[in-house]
Amino acid sequence: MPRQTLFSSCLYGIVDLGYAEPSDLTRVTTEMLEGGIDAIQLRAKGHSDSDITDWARELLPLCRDAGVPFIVNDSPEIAAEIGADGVHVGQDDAPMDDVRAIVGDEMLVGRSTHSVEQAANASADPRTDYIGFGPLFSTPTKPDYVPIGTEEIATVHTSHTDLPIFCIGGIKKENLNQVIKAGAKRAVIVSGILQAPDIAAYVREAKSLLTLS
Ligand code: 3NM
Repeated sequence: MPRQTLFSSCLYGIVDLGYAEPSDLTRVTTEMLEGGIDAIQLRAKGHSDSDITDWARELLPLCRDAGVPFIVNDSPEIAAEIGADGVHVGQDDAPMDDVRAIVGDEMLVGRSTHSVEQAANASADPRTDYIGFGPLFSTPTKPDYVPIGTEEIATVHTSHTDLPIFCIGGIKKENLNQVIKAGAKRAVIVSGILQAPDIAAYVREAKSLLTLS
């Protein structure tokens, strides 16, 4: 998957097993793709590697057919094993040398950052392809994290203009304009999308707000 794909991506969705049953993963992914989602991550905290590998194998071809990057959360090993387009790692996960040793040079690697300083550290490594920046607002999807608010969105964008930055955490259609006004160009929405009665319509609407900005 060319790195350039991320620069034209504005809405990143996460298929999170906290909100979607295993039997529902194909449906929610298909609906997100129908709505025009730009990137999809599989996030399955607390599940076994073997289940995550199976689910990743199920969703990867759907994303491939749609030309949308498919990213595995937390596990460079699973991402490498199934031939995913990317892996997303957190602050406490492996350093970039270790991640790249497993996934190689071509796979997209993203890292979560929770402050301007962490964003600077992550982006100082040219092997980081994108960062997440948040959580902006408190969110049940990541309950143990203190929200960082929207004030630093502008700073992080002006300091790292060459890196795709995906704002995350408590973002919904309803507050997306506030996040965009604060300087965001890209966003990740998890529960907002997965709990929507019409996932494709929700994605379409959220994406149109970001595309117009
Ligand atoms: N990572 P929702 S916030 C998975 O700040 C995740 O790194 C975050 O879910 C970070 O859209 C978050 O439901 C949860 O709030 C986002």
